[in-house]
Amino acid sequence: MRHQVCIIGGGPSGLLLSLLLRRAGVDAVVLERRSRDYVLSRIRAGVLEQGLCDILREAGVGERMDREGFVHDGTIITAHGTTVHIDFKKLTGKSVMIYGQTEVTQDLYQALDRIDAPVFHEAEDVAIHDADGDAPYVTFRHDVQQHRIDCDYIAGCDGFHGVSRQSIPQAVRREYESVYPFGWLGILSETPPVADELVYSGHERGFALCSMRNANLSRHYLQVPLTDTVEQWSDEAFWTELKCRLPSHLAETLVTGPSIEKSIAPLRSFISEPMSWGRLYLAGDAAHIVPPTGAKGLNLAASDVYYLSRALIAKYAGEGQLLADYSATALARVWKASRFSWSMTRMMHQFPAEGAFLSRMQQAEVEYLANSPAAQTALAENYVGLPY
Ligand code: FAS
Ligand code: PHB
Repeated sequence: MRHQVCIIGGGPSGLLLSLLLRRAGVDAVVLERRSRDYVLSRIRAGVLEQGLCDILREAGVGERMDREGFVHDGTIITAHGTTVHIDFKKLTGKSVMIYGQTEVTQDLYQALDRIDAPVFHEAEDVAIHDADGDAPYVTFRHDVQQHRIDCDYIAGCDGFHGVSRQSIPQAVRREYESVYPFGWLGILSETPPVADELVYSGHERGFALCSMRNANLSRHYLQVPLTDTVEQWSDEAFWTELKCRLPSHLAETLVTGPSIEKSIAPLRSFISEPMSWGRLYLAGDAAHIVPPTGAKGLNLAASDVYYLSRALIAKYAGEGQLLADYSATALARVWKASRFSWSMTRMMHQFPAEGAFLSRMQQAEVEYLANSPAAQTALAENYVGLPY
């Protein structure tokens, strides 16, 4: 088989890249290790920056998002007895969209189906060959048959545990990582949100986040030790702890109910440079991971794909500079969003090993935020998404 671009990974990055390329007449194929049902069963991000919404609309997949999504003009941050509403709209003129990553992925799959775009599910043993040469190719096993795809370019959209980043020689890669000493225990429940907007709560017992998917589907998170397991957390224990970590007026109105999904995700900040090697280009979690405190993971995948799709389309039109600059262009935005995610995580979580000084610094930061329009504007412009 031959395709112009072989995309490894059928999550948001790979699917969006395939759609943008094929809409521009570039022949792309997607190789996904898992079944479509498995990919769609994962509960992940919930906040879309305006930039991602615009890309989805331009690609013709924004209709259900605009119909079912919730536009949020702000968020609530509360910690150490101080509560502040960050008014995105007033401070930046922008909003964010609350619409689950699962729905985005579903919309992307359906858009690719409509244009008969090739997606191989349960593609096993995907391997990248000659990415640093002029004739790269990818091999994989599918339906007990071995396949080979010859291509011009390979897009590594296969997430943190994929093969793409590992296909760049160790000597070429520069990796930067900070692993946080805690995880997020997340539940999905068919209960109404605790407030009209998201609530980020820093508490001495640990961080809590109250998010949502729709008027009767809430997504809540608790900071938990890395040693915790989902089995240790009954629904009742979760709700009791969440109430402890929320301001009393929210704890009193919180509607509880059975969880329909429960999982623990570890938190890390990770960036691998460069995001390209030869004819291999990385996008999304394959190249970087951010703690979800800043709601940036999915949105950084989107800006990578925006840059990479434009660069590949330009290359096929005879203009190669965008592709040559892709890694530097994407990393410039990745580092700034990573900084924001790291700073929000540092401000809102308990770091017991760092003692009382950090706790007082956190308190001072939230009090400064509550009293400074400049600090609120800085947080707002990062949260709604820095320019592409
Ligand atoms: P993904 O990991 O989504 O997709 C990669 C795809 O590649 C997967 O479908 C995988 O099966 C496939 N793959 C892997 N190896 C392969 C191989 N060898 N061959 C073929 N295919 C292969 N972000 C937020 O903004 N907010 C959140 O609350 C949030 N919560 C998260 C919770 C968890 C548990 C995780 C893991 C991530 C979370 N994220 C969150 C970040 C998440 O949304 C990612 O940023 C987003 O999924 C990135 O999309 P992709 O780059 O497509 O990577
Ligand atoms: C979510 O709704 O899953 C969500 C929202 C905001 C975050 C992280 C996760 O910062």
